[in-house]
Amino acid sequence: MLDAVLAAYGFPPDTPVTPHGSGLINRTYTVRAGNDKFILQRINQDIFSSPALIAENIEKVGGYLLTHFPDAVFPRPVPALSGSTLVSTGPDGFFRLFPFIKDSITVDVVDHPGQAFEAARQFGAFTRMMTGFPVGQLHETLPHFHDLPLRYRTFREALAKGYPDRLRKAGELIGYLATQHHLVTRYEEILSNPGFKLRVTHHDTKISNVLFDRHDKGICVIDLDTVMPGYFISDVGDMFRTYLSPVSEEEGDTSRIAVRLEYFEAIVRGYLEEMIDVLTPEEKRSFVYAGEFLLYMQALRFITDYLLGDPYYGSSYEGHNYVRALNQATLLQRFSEQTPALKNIAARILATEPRSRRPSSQNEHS
Ligand code: GN1
Ligand code: MG
Repeated sequence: MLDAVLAAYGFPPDTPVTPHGSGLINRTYTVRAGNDKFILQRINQDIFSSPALIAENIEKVGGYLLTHFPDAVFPRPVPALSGSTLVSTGPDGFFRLFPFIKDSITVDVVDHPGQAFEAARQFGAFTRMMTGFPVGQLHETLPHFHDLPLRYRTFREALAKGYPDRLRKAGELIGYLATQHHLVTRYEEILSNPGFKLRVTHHDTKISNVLFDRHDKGICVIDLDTVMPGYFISDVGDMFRTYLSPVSEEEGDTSRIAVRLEYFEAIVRGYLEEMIDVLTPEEKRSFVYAGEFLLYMQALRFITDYLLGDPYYGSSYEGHNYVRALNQATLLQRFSEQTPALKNIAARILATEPRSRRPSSQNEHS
């Protein structure tokens, strides 16, 4: 099936293509053509129903960065022979091609706080550079993606119509998740709070969406499919969700799930390194909520999928999404237990972080 896609980009038929990365939604490949290397990605159209909107968003972001931050590294999609950056050759959906950034590497698991710091700095830099961009011009490629009240309602619906045996098995977990509804209320307050700004946010801040150089320095963020208007808690929260614990969302042994405070500190420091002059005082007080928000939403999404028969995430073994949901709920619980320590860390960083490290920041925002 990839042959026709490669041909559309003008690659010869015997071009080597190998699978790349481990996301749950899109399929990614590495393409080698002589000395050049590319990343080819198939957009999962069951999830992203309008790939053209993604292409337009990437175009707008790329154009803005090129004008205002010409030195920023930004992998621009490579046009096919037709001139379009989206290729569809039939029922397999849409593909895009990106240049492989020379000497860059991706990591699947954060292995020291320095990496977490660098990743947070890159996601912070992305939102900071886009601060002057009229955020309303971006399409919502996945409408209501991080809409916690909606995720909660969908969870309640799954309680009414889910598989009875699964509802029974998940009873205790469902009970715990229901007790955390106050996190939805807090989000609803944010929606009407002028101290929270809609910003250009990435919405998928896992470590493999950052390119690093060989010395663990961040180069740029990648995978802009879910770049949309959003709140900073989405990006910071998903970093907490995916970097704080020594084990991933796939881990079934809950005793191994933990909150590593030094990673929390690294993320907050890295993000503020770029965003200290951009975030409002209200936002700066909400780092801990960011983690609760995202962990709760992910636990709700996994348990909802489990109860409904795994239509969204799929499953490789019986109970897979239950394991993921229990994992995320456990991490939420451990995170909440640490709230006083986490708040202290964030407050200490904010009290010592000098403002305006970046003399040119006023111009950048105009
Ligand atoms: C999906 O495809 P991947 O792994 O980047 C999901 C995220 C979830 C994540 C959980 C479009 O991301 O929101 O947090 O799985 N992306 C979409 O592993 O639903
Ligand atoms: Mg993704």
